Amino acid sequence: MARPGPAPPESTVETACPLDCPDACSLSVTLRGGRIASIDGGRVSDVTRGYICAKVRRFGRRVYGDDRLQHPVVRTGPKGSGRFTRVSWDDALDRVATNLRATVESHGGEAILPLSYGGSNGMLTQDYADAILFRRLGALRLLRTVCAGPTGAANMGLYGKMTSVVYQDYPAARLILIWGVNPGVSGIHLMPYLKEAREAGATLVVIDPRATTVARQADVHLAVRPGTDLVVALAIHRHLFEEGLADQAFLAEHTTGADALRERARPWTFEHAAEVSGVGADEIRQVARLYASTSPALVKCGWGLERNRNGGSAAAAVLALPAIGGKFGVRGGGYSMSNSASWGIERTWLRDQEPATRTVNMNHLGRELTVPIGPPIRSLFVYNCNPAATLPDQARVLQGLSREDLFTVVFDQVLTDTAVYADVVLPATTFLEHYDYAKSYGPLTMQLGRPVIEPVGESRSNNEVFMALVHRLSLEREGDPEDDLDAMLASLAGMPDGMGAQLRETWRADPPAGDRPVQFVDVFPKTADGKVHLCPSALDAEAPRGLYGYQDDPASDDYPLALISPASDRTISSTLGELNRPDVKLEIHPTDAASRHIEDGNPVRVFNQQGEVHLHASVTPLVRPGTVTMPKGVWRRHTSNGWTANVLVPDTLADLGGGACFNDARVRVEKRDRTSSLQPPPRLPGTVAEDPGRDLHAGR
Ligand SMILES: Nc1nc2c(c(=O)[nH]1)N[C@H]1C(S)=C(S)[C@@H](COP(=O)(O)OP(=O)(O)OC[C@H]3O[C@@H](n4cnc5c(=O)[nH]c(N)nc54)[C@H](O)[C@@H]3O)O[C@H]1N2
Ligand SMILES: Nc1nc2c(c(=O)[nH]1)N[C@H]1C(S)=C(S)[C@@H](COP(=O)(O)OP(=O)(O)OC[C@H]3O[C@@H](n4cnc5c(=O)[nH]c(N)nc54)[C@H](O)[C@@H]3O)O[C@H]1N2
Ligand code: SF4
Ligand SMILES: [Mo]
Repeated sequence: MARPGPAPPESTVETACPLDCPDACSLSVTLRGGRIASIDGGRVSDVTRGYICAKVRRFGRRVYGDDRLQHPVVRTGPKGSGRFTRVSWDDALDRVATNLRATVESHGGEAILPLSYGGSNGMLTQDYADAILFRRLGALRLLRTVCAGPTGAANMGLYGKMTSVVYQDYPAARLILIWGVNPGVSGIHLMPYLKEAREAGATLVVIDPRATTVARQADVHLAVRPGTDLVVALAIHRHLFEEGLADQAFLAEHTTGADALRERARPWTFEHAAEVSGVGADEIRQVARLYASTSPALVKCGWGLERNRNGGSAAAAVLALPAIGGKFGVRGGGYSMSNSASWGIERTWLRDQEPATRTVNMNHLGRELTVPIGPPIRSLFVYNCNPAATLPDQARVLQGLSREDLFTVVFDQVLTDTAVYADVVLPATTFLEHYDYAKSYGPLTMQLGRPVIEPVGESRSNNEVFMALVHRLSLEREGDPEDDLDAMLASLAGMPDGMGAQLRETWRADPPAGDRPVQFVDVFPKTADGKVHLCPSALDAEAPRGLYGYQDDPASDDYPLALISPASDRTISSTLGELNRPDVKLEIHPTDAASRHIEDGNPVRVFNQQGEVHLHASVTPLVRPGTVTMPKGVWRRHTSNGWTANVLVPDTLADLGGGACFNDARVRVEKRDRTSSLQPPPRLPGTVAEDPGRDLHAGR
């Protein structure tokens, strides 16, 4: 690949969206005078079909916006004040390198925590030069558990992450169960395929506490209580087993553990499951009968059902359905979930081994920074992540970030809620300014992303910055990438089976098993023996009540309402939040509102023992009674008192995969007397009562 120059100033450039979204759209970016004039859908990927979401259409406003970081800055005011002064890159990198070296010398590498998550979700912006730096420093190892931990553990344990049904095959299904996922917002390119399926006569079932767009189109909508999917799925299993509808031939030939699952499903009659889940026994029975009698039947397992104490077992029970029901082996039958593992890519280009240092679950960041369970963290390096807005137990996270003895670097594109707590802030390029891969996890597409414009201001890519630090700390080795394009070329050389050559020539790749593989025809479980493990011993040992063991709802008389905080169409996690108006709402059902004398638009306080959020109510029948909702990814400036849903979220862990329990927040809601102004100065942390009694392993 020749080193391409920048795109002509008047041109339309094809690239791809690497943001943390299942669709990984092809993009067509039009430049005028060398600046981004518009961003539209491309045609390279079949599923993009020439359209994209409104968020990325306006991504130019992030690229050139007032919140964009243009140069490095260092802190001049108290932590959290957001007062900084400009410094040169050399000065900023020297300060960071000096601190990292001093920390290693006096406290060891395990006093350094690199904190990252999806960011722009590309393969080059994470786990390349950053990993080279932190592995060579012997830093703490991060467990990236904020998302997909429980569903990933279930998919791995049962199927070794078998490739799953892609969007294009939904129209072949006659029954589709959309379970804990909201594609109208979180993966919009699935919607036309669902429409096609319905027009072809498919029955649509949606399981979600909210009447989402897709739920409103459904033939059956089970508006379950959050955290109760496990028992609904087990009731369907019970029906299949006890009515002689389980596919015994398939079970005998392709599975282990069916007897254990049958045993654990036995107590969950439709009536018992109905009582726990808050939906009618007849509705669950109807879904079970439909599932037993229809083929091809497809179950789409999302991420909304994993974010609670039962999330891993729930995902396992949902994923086990096609094995018990005998739904594999036909186009449109089986299950659908994250396909991120389908490409068989090992990061061979990353030659440094992980050191055997202590691991830190990112969901415990607040706890690790304030009441450490190991030697204290003294240097925190945040990139590809906005923990002040996105991690559980926000009060404790902010308290930790406020520590005067903590040296914090934040490397980001905009001045995030986390960046205002940093000692040094470094400006990052966006995916329109650097190379990356855009690998979808819904359909099966992989494209290269290329720089469309020159870096804005003095911003630099992750690989440039981490390699600059590697050099400053004299940690370089033969074969390290020098810059982003080097990193891209080295990774292309490490791709399996000609994929690198294809990407180099066409900027896209064909998936190994074809772009529409059928489960148990083209793709099979990737477990050691090739079988489906319905009750794998590792998962059984990990879950506190064993796999498929239901843990009760954490609600109490004091905090009776379940607060959930799913994806919204305004942000990708918290990315792009800087562009939004401060009008987030608490959605509450009319009966819950009436009993609290709350009317639509009233100011309310939502609170529990961890903290409180002030915002306005939206009274709507679209959320089930007993459940209230607030969007995920909200910035502190968007509520009346500077706290978001995450101040109410416990840092307890899901049953599998160390996952976050965002939807286990239990709260009380009251009307606030006065309409307080939006956007007063954020309250500083430490104002929320500490509860040292909360056990680290509660919920495990
Ligand atoms: N626009 C947009 N798109 C996104 C994102 C974004 O922030 N914005 N985020 C991306 C990321 S990081 C991810 S992980 C995916 C997530 O995408 P989804 O899988 O859609 O996950 P969520 O939005 O968390 O929740 C999905 C649905 O689950 C419901 N739900 C909540 N609790 C439960 C429960 O206990 N049981 C059941 N059955 N349903 C429940 C919610 O009401 C919601 O409608 O989306 C990606 N796409
Ligand atoms: N209450 C609640 N909270 C949630 C959830 C929920 O359901 N409810 N969902 C959770 C989920 S699913 C997820 S995935 C997490 C995500 O949480 P985070 O990982 O914190 O994701 P973002 O908020 O998108 O922050 C990513 C940051 O990386 C920056 N970035 C992007 N590209 C680059 C790059 O190339 N270099 C650098 N240096 N920076 C870059 C972006 O500007 C952005 O500020 O949020 C979780 N938080
Ligand atoms: S965020 Fe998702 S829908 Fe929007 S452009 Fe990117 S891949 Fe497409
Ligand atoms: Mo996520």
